[in-house]
Amino acid sequence: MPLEIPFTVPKVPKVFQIADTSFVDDATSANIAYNDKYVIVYDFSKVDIDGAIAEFKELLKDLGATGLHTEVRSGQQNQLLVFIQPPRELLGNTVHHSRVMDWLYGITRQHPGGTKNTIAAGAFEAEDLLSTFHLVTWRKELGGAGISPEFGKWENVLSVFPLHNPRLNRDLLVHMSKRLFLSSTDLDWIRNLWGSKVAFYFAFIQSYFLSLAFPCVAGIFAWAFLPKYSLTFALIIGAWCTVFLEYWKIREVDLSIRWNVRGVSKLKSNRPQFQWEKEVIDAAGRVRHYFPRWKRIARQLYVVPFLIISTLFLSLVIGGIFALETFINDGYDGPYDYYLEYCPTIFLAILLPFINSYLEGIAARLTDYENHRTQDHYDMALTQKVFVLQSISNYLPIFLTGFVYVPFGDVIIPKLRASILTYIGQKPDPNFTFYVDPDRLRNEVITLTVTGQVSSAIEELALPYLKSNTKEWWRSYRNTHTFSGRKKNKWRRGDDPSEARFLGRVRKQAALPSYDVQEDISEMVLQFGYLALFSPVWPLIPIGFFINNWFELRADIIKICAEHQRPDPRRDDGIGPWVASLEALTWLGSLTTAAIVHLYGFEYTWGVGKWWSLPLTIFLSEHIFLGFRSGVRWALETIGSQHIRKERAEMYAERKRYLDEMEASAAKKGHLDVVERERRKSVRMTAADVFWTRQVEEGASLHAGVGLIKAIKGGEIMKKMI
Ligand SMILES: [Ca+2]
Repeated sequence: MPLEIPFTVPKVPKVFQIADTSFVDDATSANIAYNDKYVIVYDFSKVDIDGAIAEFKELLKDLGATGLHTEVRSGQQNQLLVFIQPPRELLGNTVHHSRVMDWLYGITRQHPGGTKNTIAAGAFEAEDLLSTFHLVTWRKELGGAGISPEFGKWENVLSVFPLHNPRLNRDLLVHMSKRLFLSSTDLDWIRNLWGSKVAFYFAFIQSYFLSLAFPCVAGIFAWAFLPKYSLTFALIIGAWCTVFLEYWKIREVDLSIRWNVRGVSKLKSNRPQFQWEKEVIDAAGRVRHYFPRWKRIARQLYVVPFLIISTLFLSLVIGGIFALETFINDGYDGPYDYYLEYCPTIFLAILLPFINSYLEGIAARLTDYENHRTQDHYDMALTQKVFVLQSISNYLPIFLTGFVYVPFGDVIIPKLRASILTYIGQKPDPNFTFYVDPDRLRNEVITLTVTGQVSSAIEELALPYLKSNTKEWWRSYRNTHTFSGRKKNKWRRGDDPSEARFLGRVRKQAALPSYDVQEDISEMVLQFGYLALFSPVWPLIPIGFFINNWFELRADIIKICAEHQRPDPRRDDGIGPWVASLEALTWLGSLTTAAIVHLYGFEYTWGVGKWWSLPLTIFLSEHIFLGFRSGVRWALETIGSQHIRKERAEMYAERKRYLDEMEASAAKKGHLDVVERERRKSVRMTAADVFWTRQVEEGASLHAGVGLIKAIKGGEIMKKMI
């Protein structure tokens, strides 16, 4: 008789009833805890059976040696899913240990207390999950199982990922859709679920979105009352960029104190690919893996020729296509001109992704070679390179339009036309005159920003949805048509009915790509760049961004829930070097907006005089910007962060408490009460030397010693932190 499972349909809003990867669709697995589950996808399609068995044994042995419980189920085709759960004691102890480490490195101020056997419960899901992640992926010396997906010995481990918590995902989505603006408490939800690294992205987009309200209002004002390419508007936006950035830096510190992650980047473990030259034991007795800094810097220098060549190459391609497009649009009236008009753009749209992915491949190899110690440093180094490449392909067409096509078009286009016509064997018309379309710069900016937002939405939401659905359809089609009735399918059919739906969800998640928060941040930084660099061209750009970002934030949550594996709950204390990218864009903006206002702001009277005085305008603008920035920095630092002030007060209170305790114990010794005096007297009478009888109780000496060490060491760390 088949097993009967009591099944009641939960009350779920209609929109979530689709049986997808991440929302509750299954009452039987509603009570699963997700704070301690990881899944390893082991793929044995590339090894023979003996090899696969040996490898798998090794995998389970390593996991078992770490103390992890494992359950194995079948995955897609040649895959095994290894479910991992640390026993309560192990997990609790790892959580406690990592809290002690946080205290040791000065990330948190208070020692969590307890002993080496203390079992602590994570304060939120991501804290438990992070410890599970460490148990699975950290090197054996650090107490982990050392599983590094797709690398070295674990080449056939496709991925290691935590399971989505469908209930919390749904709660988060429902909660976010009800909130117009997100407070720090709302951001806590994201931190609790996915860790602070991901939460910082959402904190950033939220702060950026809110602060965009100002340029929106200013933009409407400029559009209604100010002249085109207005100097006033350029200044307002430049000031806004500066104030926003300085504000964000303070907000980052605030949140990192709120989330107990300030300075957490010091505590990162090595990535498995990192190759060190020697092991060094530092003054504190810690083993450090040493790779000379000068070598890394020397290796990083390869980026310079790479970026120069890529820039030249991209300029050549984009510039060439741009010239061809302009020629066909404005200067060509031969056969098929109607169809030819769209060819260059379509050609570029097809070609550019290939070029970009090729260049990004080289960037990845360069970053591998740089040999970064932590995964975070590696991700950062790679993303920064990709960001530069993306900036070039995004902003270059506008630069070409603004500083080449409009000012020099009437000279260049007729020459270009003549030479192309001669080349294809037609006779150029000598009386041809070309009129530059002065609105082309504005149109270009509007087109690029609008299509940028739309295409990124399609790329992020629609494409992955279609892709994963098509894959899923193909798999089930193949399973039902090709292998029906064969042995191969038996295991899938053999799923325990009570687990079947849960396993189905896990299999879907195993097939999804992992989530990279850097891509989302880079998208926002790129958007900020349009505003910083080209604001005076079209003052209404911020309105589009404002609306887009409200949806973007929520869409990105849906994207993580439905189209990616749950992110590893890594920690970070901010958005890292992206702040430097934003600063660079703001500085560059002080140059480009000055140039745009100078060249376009006074009714397009192009002439030698205009070009001659351009460097002066740029120089002036940059210096005004630098002065303004240091003023804002000074002002905001004086006002300071609310949390930093609170932290200082707390640190003082804590030191004061130590002092009070010490004084109290000193006072106690001086004024012994009657009973105590009597007791001591009796001890004195029976013992030869009272000094040696004070800590006679078992463990008392140890307790006292530990207390002292804590008080002194604690004090030292306090001092260091000030
Ligand atoms: Ca996004």
